[in-house]
Amino acid sequence: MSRLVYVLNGPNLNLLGKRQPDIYGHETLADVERACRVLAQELNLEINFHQSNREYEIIDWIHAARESACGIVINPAAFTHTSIAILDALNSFDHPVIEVHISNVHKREEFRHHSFVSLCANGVIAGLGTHGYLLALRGIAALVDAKANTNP
Ligand code: CA2
Repeated sequence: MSRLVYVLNGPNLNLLGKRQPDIYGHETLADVERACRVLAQELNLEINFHQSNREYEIIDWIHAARESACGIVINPAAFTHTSIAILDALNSFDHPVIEVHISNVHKREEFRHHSFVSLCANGVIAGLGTHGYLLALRGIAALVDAKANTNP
């Protein structure tokens, strides 16, 4: 059984830690990747960590995950609220998907309250800062381990 998890990040998240720290905090995306890799070791997971400002690249990574991964953690950023294409790609993935938002989108503008991705996510984490990524990895590990224990 694969232990590979794709951690996917949408547009503008390359600016994390460099702008708007009041909303998104001081950690950079490289800090988040480092923390995910440390936790992944503890959880016996492997990680493919990516960020793109282009919708098609995120879709291509989801397609690649179909071939090899046991889970996806995704912060689709603004594509959360607009992208049926990312939802369709995630619907073709047969393993757990956890959606992460650094900010609490429900406390923000109305247009951030709706997520296409939530229609297929097993779980959604919002408002816990970048710690949400680590909780999402723990969530994937728990779901994958539970499945392995029911189908040994
Ligand atoms: O809270 C989140 O994680 C979001 O997915 C972040 C998106 C936003 O469009 C979603 O509604 C909620 C924005 C990502 C932009 O990230 C930046 C980080 C630092 C500086 C500027 C943008």
